[in-house]
Amino acid sequence: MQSETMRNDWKKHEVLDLYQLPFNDLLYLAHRIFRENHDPNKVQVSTLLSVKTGSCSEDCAYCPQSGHYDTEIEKERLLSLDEVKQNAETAREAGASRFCMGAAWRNPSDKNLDQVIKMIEIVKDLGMETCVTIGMLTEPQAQKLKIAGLDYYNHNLDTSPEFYGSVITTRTYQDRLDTLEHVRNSGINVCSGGILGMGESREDRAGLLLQLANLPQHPESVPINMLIKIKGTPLENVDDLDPFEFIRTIAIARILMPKTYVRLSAGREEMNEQTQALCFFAGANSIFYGETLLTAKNPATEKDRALFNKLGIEADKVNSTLSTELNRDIGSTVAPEHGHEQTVVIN
Ligand code: SAM
Ligand code: DTB
Ligand code: SF4
Repeated sequence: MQSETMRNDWKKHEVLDLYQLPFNDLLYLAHRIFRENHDPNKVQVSTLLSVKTGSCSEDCAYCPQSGHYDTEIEKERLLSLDEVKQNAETAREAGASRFCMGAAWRNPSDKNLDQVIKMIEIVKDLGMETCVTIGMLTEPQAQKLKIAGLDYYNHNLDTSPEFYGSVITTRTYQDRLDTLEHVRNSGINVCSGGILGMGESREDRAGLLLQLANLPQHPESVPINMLIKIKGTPLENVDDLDPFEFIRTIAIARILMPKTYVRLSAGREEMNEQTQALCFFAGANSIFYGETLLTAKNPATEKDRALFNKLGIEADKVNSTLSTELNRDIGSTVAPEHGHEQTVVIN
């Protein structure tokens, strides 16, 4: 249930007005809302694994895995359950609390879905939260994933409805909204966001946030990706987005969706530490951790540990008994367990 202070009737002009605020005023407003709803020094940490890589039938213009473009990725069949288990164990040892598995499919076949369900069960048995992103889902498929114990489903709207057609032609905006509805109805937590820096306008960025914030219920998790320009894709040479515009978008996501986990998602490898720090101040409280995203580079784990240390940021933990390299390295102790969610405190 959404609380009374949560709105899902935001107007385009209100969002554009927020973009127009002086930078300090916007960050102050966002940070105040952040503090009222979250611990501002705690960041949720997820690790990604591509369980099926490349040869995707969709034509998403940003994506290294689309079969429509000649990119330099190594294509991979569906990984074995053992490979998944090993990767999840490594992520857990490194301090991730959630393990997210992605597959380059338009949608999963029922046979593939059964295999993904086995992967989910293995990861859950390791005591980690689970997330998958495997394309469009029907409602019965979403229900099967719920029964398997899936915690989050990631399916991004990517951009505004108006700009969408210049990025993807093989499925519609409505297809994406339908999948989100199936996920929501099944009771799985919704993870949905988008990409900035694809050549969209500020109005498009506002349009994306408006779509997310005006869903019947806010997504529990909103990943904001900075485009990673991939050689061979149509967006290879698009102009850079000003990092201040990226930070503003994070701040506005925080204001529109106060309780949501806003993830500073792809593109951190190309971002300096100061930009990331401002994103954390503006309300980002989740990251992808681990040296690869699905196929592209993410910062080295030591670099992220050092950044957390410099900023006094703690990683959220799900299970206190896990070994936590991330927090050990930054001089932390594990606090006693309180129910399911668990925080690792830095001394
Ligand atoms: N195939 C599934 C789908 O599209 O729903 C799941 C995987 S797909 C790679 C997940 C998301 O990654 C995309 O929706 C997009 O937002 C993001 N993404 C893909 N390529 C990216 C890039 N080059 N830069 C930033 N984000 C990217
Ligand atoms: C999301 O919004 N970003 C992640 C995750 N959801 C699946 C993926 C980023 C992919 C970046 C390009 C790559 O690694 O291939
Ligand atoms: Fe396929 Fe997903 Fe990449 Fe689109 S974003 S090409 S659906 S893997």
